[in-house]
Amino acid sequence: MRFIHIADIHLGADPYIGSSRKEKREKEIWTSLERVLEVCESKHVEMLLIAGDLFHRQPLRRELKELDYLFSKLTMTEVVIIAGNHDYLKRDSYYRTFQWSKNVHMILDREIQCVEFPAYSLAIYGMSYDTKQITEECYCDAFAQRRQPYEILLAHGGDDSHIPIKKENLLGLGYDYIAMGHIHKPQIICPDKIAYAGALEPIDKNDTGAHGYIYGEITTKGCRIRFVPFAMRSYIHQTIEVNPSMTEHELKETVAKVIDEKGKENIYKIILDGMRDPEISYNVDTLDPYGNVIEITDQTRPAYQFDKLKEANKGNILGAFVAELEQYPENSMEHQVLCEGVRALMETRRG
Ligand SMILES: [Mn+2]
Repeated sequence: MRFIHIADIHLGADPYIGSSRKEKREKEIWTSLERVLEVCESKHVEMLLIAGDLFHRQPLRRELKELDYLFSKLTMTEVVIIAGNHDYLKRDSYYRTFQWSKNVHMILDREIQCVEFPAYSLAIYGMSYDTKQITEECYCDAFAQRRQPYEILLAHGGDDSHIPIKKENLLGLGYDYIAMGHIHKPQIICPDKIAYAGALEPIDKNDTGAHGYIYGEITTKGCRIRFVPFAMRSYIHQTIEVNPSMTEHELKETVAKVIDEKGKENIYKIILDGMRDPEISYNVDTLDPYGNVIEITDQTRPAYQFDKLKEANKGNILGAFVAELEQYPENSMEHQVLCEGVRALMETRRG
């Protein structure tokens, strides 16, 4: 029995990408899910497990219709869904009344329920959120009931306000596999036993690293899983070191080169670091060669030669100012005061 485990698709999320590309990115998240369905079809995957937060917010009725249409076209795949904290079963949630196609099974209960697939000797267990937060440890006694030879738990959460989970506890529940959702970073908690699929596509600018799904197979020899990178884009936090000889044009070229190498399809947060020519202050607004830089932080420090400045300014206010503050370490507030003060005094003088 082959399965694909996804989680945290966050359909309808407001992606952090800059307003001009927002709509395109929203569609991309849907497209990624469609691509997963194509994999299910082409690889003859029997089970698609969706471990919560399929939607970023309460789903609209027409969105469920679209989704169900896509699921209904799967010829070999059964789909099992639980609701997470983002798409929790609000009293008037369309999830509660929606009629899914017969290959789609949504668990609509706050208590652990079981969906059985005798054809695959398989039982899938899970519960859905009915509130935004759940602080009880709902999974601590959710033991596998051995209704079928193979048993899988879908679980969503793992932090203090979203079903706290202890790893040791999960291992003792007796499942062949536990498909987790909620944490956006994919991580295998216990090899071939417990994993967070992570967000299918990165949603937040801090969802760096690879994103995708878990591909698994259960046979008489047990469960085998692997993470498959699948997202169309990554968020990359890139530090660029400047030096005192680097001009603004050169920096611009360096940024473009880094983006060429790491992929123009990705979305960047750039951090400028190192020592810059004190005469230069980089204009960060111009450092977006391809329109995919969403944030730039300038942490560069001016490369003043304080010894020479002090020597050359003996007996005047600039020399005295340097002498007063030069002994503080580079990361101190005093050093920042020194740099800013020197800049101000030199500009006054120039004027
Ligand atoms: Mn969640």
